[in-house]
Amino acid sequence: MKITRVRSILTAPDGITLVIVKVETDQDGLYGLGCATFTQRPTLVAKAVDDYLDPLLQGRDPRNSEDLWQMMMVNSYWRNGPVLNNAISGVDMALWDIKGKLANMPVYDLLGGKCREAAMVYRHADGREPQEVLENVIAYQEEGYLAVRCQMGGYGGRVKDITQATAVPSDQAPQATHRMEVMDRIASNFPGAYYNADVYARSIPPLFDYIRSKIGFDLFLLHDIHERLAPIDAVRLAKQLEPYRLFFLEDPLPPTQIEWFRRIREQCATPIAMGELHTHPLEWRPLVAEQLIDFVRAHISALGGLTPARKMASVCEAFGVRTAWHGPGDTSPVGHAANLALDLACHNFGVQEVIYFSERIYEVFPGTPELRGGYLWSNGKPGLGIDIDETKAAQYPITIKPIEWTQSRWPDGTLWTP
Ligand code: GCO
Ligand code: MG
Repeated sequence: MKITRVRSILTAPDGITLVIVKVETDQDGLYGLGCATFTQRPTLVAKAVDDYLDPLLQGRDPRNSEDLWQMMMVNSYWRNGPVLNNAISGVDMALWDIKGKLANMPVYDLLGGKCREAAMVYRHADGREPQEVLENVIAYQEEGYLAVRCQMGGYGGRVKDITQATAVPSDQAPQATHRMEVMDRIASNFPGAYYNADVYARSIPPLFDYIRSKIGFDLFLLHDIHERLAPIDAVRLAKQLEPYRLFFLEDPLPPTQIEWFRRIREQCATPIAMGELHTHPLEWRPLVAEQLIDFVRAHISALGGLTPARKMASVCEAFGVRTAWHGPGDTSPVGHAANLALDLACHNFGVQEVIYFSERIYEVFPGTPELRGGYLWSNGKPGLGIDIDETKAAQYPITIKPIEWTQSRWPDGTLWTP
């Protein structure tokens, strides 16, 4: 049995660029699909797949997924970055898909079988002010969801235009005018997505106080800081949120600030989740081994696929850390199917992030997992249980333009992790 071709497919059914890898074999009709979605640099991933992994893998036995993963990981010599890891993930997940099809078993059965019937999920509630956030939380609760992430104005502190970044009270008009002139000068030299980190940080405890006062504590609530605060302010916010019993507080710090995770853990019991940005084992090993976090949030394709993710989940189980795989709109439905395989087979599953799957998504990706009653359900089909309609995928071409939201800046123009 041999691999005959490895190729990338780029598509954007809902306007978010998705990267899929298809591994074809010399067995009639046998192929696999994997997710390689790095939505900020999709064409680089596609090039890595088509120019380097295709010629490397042609003629190899697709059943040897472990050996092929090890070989792909070191074949470029320099390794562990988001572009190459995503390319490797696309192949790796496709090999697990093929393995399941050969065994006539869903991937979760290859990994030890089900620990649960379906995966508890969380959805994203947002709003411009606490009342609107609450309405969206209650709407999800009434749909049967058990867990909801609460944000206010996305990742917070956003300003309609730069002059608001300083949050000048309206009664200080003269100073406001002065500040607007200053701010305009700052922004003209340093354009970007300005936000006021302090305004954001001060707005979140009242938000959760309000929501909890209205709905109590039966619903799991989550929040994502998205690495947008100075470290000490992340410590302060984690402590302030302790009374509101979050299911977890996500990305309080960037991956480089491991020592500050120790400070948070020393000072409060708010459960911490981290990892969507992780691409290197050295980023998550200390967080797990020292139990500095409670949930890993890996974007599985950024790790390099199902092969490293299942190993991460096993290490986490030994340290009492649970999984909460990354699952936003820039995870493809194939990636969501891979998340779900682990969600069902890993004992230390925590919660699964998902977004709404549109009709277009179900058309382009037949077999996309089903969202029902607050859970994500597998269709139980062999492999990852999902396919791609390439004709329909081609109807949603990708577009490339400079990304604005990651040019995130504090009011004084300082660029900050987005
Ligand atoms: C999340 C993530 C996303 C990321 C996005 C980056 O928790 O779902 O933080 O919102 O910002 O995936 O492309
Ligand atoms: Mg996040």
